[in-house]
This record gives sequence, C-alpha cells and structure tokens, in this order.
Amino acid sequence: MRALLLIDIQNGFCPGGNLPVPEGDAVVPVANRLVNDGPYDLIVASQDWHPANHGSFASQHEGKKPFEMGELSGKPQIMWPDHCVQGTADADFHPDLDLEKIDYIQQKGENPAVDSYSAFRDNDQAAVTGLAGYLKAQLVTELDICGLATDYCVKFSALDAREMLPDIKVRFIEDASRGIQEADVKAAIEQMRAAGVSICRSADILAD
Ligand code: VGL
Ligand code: ZN
Repeated sequence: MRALLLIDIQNGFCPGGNLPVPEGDAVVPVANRLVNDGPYDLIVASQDWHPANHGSFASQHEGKKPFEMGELSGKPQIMWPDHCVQGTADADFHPDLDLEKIDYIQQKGENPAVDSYSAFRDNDQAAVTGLAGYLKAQLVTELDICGLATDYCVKFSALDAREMLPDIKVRFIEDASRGIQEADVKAAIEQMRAAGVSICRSADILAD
C-alpha cells in the first residue's frame, strides 16, 4: 500500500494566513496532481488544529512577541502568532486543495500545554495522535510526505515516520513542500536524509 501524507496545507500557512510560509500556496497544484495522478492507494492529510488559548501562541505569554523564543511547560518554545485556531478560516484547508480523495484527516495541536509539529505525536513525545496506528492498520509500506512547513511540521512528521514505522519506506517530495526559513529548509532536508528519508520530486513520482 502506497500512501501520500499532505502536511498542514491550510490557509494559515499560505499567503494571507496568520503564519504564512513564503509561496505556501504553490504546493497546492502539485499536491492536487499527486492526489489525482499519483500511484497512491491512500491519501492522508494533517491539520494543525489549535484551541484559541494554545500555549505556543505569543499572545498567551505576557510581554512575548511572535517568533521570539519562550517557554511552554518548562521547555523552550518558539512563540508563534495565533494560527489555525479550531473552527476558523485560518485552520481550513486551502480552498483549491482537492479534498474528495482524502481518506483520513489527522488533526493535531489540540493540547494547549504542548506543541505538535509532527502529525504522529506531540513535541514532548508523550502522546501519539493515532496516525501511525492507522497507517499500520492500512498495511502501508510506502509513505510520501509533503506540504507545509518543510522546516517544522513536514520535517518532524518525516522523522517520526522513520522512528515509529521503521519498516515503511519514507520519501520527502521537495517541490510539493515549502518552508519558513531557507537555511532551516536546507538543514531539514539533510536531517531527513540522514534519518533514512529519500528526497524526491513530484515529476519522479508522476513518471513512474
Ligand atoms: C507549523 C509552526 C507552528 C507547521 C505548525 O505546520 O509547520 N509550524 N505550527
Ligand atoms: Zn501550530
């Protein structure tokens, strides 16, 4: 079973959103091509889904501004702008993303006391989301990952996929992803590669 995992292709991470990733919306047509013309048996999407009082928001910390370093539950935490609040348009998937073929949506980031970059588990690794169990139950053997943002949620999802599902082949689709900081994207790709994630482009997959 081959699965595609679309990470956080939401309004909040696209231009005009509350935590915009440069060119974030450029991943949408590529993701749609992979969904419609790719070799996948299963399509999964993750959705950053925060309560309004989430502790990763600078607004919840006296005197903190977005993108400063702060603390959450005693651990270092980047202070993000309020983003992807449950039930708001910012948390909706990009309106041009084809949702009909999505088999499973994994929401994450609901616990206000911990951030959850990975679609598989919280950053403190204490609680899992259920996505690894779902992919195992579906007998997935190959998992391709792309979306937003390469240097945060895509990277941590790919690393957790390698760690929690060691028998599954994991690939990162570079042109179907965008990151927040260019230097961090380069480092993220090297970190994924070192963890056994293959790096590919959508054309390689669509040509198969
Ligand atoms: C993300 C920062 C905060 C992401 C989510 O989807 O990469 N980044 N929440
Ligand atoms: Zn978030």
